Amino acid sequence: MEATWCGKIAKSLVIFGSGIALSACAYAAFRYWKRRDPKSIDEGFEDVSKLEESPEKRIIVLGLESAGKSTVLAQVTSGTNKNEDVKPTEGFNVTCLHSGNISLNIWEIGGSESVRKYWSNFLQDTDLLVFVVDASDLHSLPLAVKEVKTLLGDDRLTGVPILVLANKQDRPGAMSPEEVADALDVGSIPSSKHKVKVLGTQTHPNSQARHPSIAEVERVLLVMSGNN
Ligand SMILES: Nc1nc2c(ncn2[C@@H]2O[C@H](COP(=O)(O)OP(=O)(O)O)[C@@H](O)[C@H]2O)c(=O)[nH]1
Ligand SMILES: [Mg+2]
Repeated sequence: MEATWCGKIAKSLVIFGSGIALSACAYAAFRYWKRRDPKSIDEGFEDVSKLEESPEKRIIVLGLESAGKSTVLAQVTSGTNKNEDVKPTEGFNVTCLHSGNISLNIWEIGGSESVRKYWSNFLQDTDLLVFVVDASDLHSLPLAVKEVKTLLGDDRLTGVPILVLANKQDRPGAMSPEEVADALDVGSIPSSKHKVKVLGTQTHPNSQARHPSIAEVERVLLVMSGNN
């Protein structure tokens, strides 16, 4: 009986792992295809002439599971609270933010342990890395710090600016953005290697209003992704 269960669990893990690996492969193929023929993704998508002259930027959003990546992004891109619609991210999510003639393609990659090992497959050609931290979860902070250090050691991110969101500032005992910056040892990162900014953020769980920190994230995304 136990062996059957183990077999089922092992089978599920293999299927899930294959799904993520396939996503990563599909993503790599997408990047290759897009570089080969930049116009083809615009066809039937929107106002083609507008997109062709638009500078497109690619933003990767990482962070541990439940840090608030999807919730913050839903509010940044839609301007409304969509908490009821936010489901745990399996694999990755892509959203787009248009502002003036700039298009930000925002890739949120899941933060569970099984997905984190695929993060490195998504780092190529990144204009801005956003790392979301649950500032109220002191228990998970060392793991978040470890993941950021691993990312900083990846050559594909050299020169890429980093925006850290110290999220859930509304929660009692949440660390301030300055405390999160200290925990990440931001001061020791050479500015020639990465421009780093840490912002405190929070979402209003039961309200249609955007917290001012979300408007600030939108502004900083545009500034930082265009400045490298
Ligand atoms: N109190 C509070 N809860 C938040 C905040 N941001 C997200 N959450 C909640 O945290 C949980 C995980 O959010 P989610 O966006 O799915 O995290 P993700 O796994 O990083 O994408 C959800 O229940 C959200 O409603 C915040 O600023 N404050
Ligand atoms: Mg998510």
